[in-house]
Amino acid sequence: MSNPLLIVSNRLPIQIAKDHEDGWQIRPSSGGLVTALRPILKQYGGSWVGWPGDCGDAPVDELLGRLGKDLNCRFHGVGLSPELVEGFYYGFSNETLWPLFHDLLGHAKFERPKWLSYVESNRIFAEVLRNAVREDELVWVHDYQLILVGHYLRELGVHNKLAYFLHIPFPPPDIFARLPWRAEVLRALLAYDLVGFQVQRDLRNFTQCVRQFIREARVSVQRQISVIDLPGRRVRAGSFPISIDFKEFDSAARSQAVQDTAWYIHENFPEQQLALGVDRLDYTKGIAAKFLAFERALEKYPDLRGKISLIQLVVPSRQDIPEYAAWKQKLDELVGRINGRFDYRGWAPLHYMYRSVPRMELLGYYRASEICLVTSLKDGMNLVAKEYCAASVDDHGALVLSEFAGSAPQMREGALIVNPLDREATADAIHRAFHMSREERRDRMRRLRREVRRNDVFRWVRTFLDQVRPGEEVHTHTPVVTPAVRDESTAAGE
Ligand code: ADQ
Repeated sequence: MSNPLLIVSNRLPIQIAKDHEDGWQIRPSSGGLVTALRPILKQYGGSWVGWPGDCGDAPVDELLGRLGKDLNCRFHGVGLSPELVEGFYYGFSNETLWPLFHDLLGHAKFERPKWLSYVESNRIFAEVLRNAVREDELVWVHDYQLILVGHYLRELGVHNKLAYFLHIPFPPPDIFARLPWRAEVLRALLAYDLVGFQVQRDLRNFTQCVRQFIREARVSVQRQISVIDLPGRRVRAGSFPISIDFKEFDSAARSQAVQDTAWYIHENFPEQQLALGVDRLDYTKGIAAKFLAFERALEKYPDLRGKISLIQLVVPSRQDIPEYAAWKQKLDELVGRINGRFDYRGWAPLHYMYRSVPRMELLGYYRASEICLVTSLKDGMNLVAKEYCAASVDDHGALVLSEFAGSAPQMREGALIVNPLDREATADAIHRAFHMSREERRDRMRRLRREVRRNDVFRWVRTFLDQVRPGEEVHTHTPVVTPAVRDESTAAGE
């Protein structure tokens, strides 16, 4: 792959802040995507388009230009009004697509004005892209907030190769069918040349939806990739499990600073094993299910009492959505109840921290913990499971992993796989992890680390980009979104 890349994500991977002495400062944020793409951008050059966030009166363009020079990347900010961000991001993206795609229909809202904000925002992204894109660039759009961008790019006459990657799961047809705008969303995905999903589960759901809802599509499932033929054009779809920079986690975890941090953390829990949870505050992560399973383990296995503590780190997330605030309160109450029930002789079983933890401290927690509990109700991948293994340089950690996390198929040989809704079985897995012999822990963790080392984030980028073969088919625009949507999008823009 030698074409420059144009990356499109909802948020630009940057942080802008005012420094009292030096004025406005910009720096790249530390997400997995930017880590994975930085070497490629450095080598081949490219651009990144996204919303810069609410930057107050910062000179955004000037700051973006400054950072772009350092990273060999042109940054383009997409301007969105607060009302659009409300409807598009907090609304349709996070209150409709997010729960629906995680099969959690009970959380999903279907409100037409929010759909229209989504349509409008995706159209604005496409307009910025049309002006930013260079002829030879491969456009790579990321995630559920921007599904329609490819369609609008085609409508605006952009003929570049278009690729898309969905970071969250894709639901089965009977769930997807509930979306009133299902045809528009599905057809928009078919505007790309390559559509990437995390795992086979999502790819299979997508191809089944295409078969069911797009009459003129012919789907052939091949070994690595599925091919969807539409009148006059071809779309490829595949699964590409995302990962982490294993080497970076591994070597940072070996540093003296992390070793010391891990030691201090464990010192506070003498003669105990530490079980660790690390999640964004989100109902999909199964944090409550984890607490209840832990409670059941303490109830069922008295030998655990006083001998194990669960440390749960929760990074604040989407705090402006009322449902998330309600979840936080529910978790607070649950922690209080469980600790009240088992608290004796100064031992409290649950330690719950609601804050973002700096990287070195996070690594300290990973390294200090004998058990990691990942209990997502559904998850695109779950990078915490991989980070824990990469940081477990002492090979003494045991991973309890939800079968509904995208990481489960890759990690099932080394992890204890559970259905987090099966409280009894998850409690048994916690007990089993607690009593796992040194040898079994070591064998399992070595297998897990080998897997994450081999399939790291750089391999993810390479495998994905290898599938966008240069010069294979030239895209001519076929209208892929029904006229009804075009009418709606026009109305939203008025
Ligand atoms: P997320 O839903 O954000 O990502 P995940 O993959 O678990 O889920 O990543 C969370 C990240 O946040 C991890 O890197 C973790 O270290 C960090 N984190 C969590 N709690 C933290 C805390 N208290 N302090 C500091 N850092 C914390 C979406 C999908 C996932 C998919 C990723 C990548 O929902 O399924 O794996 O994208 O594609």
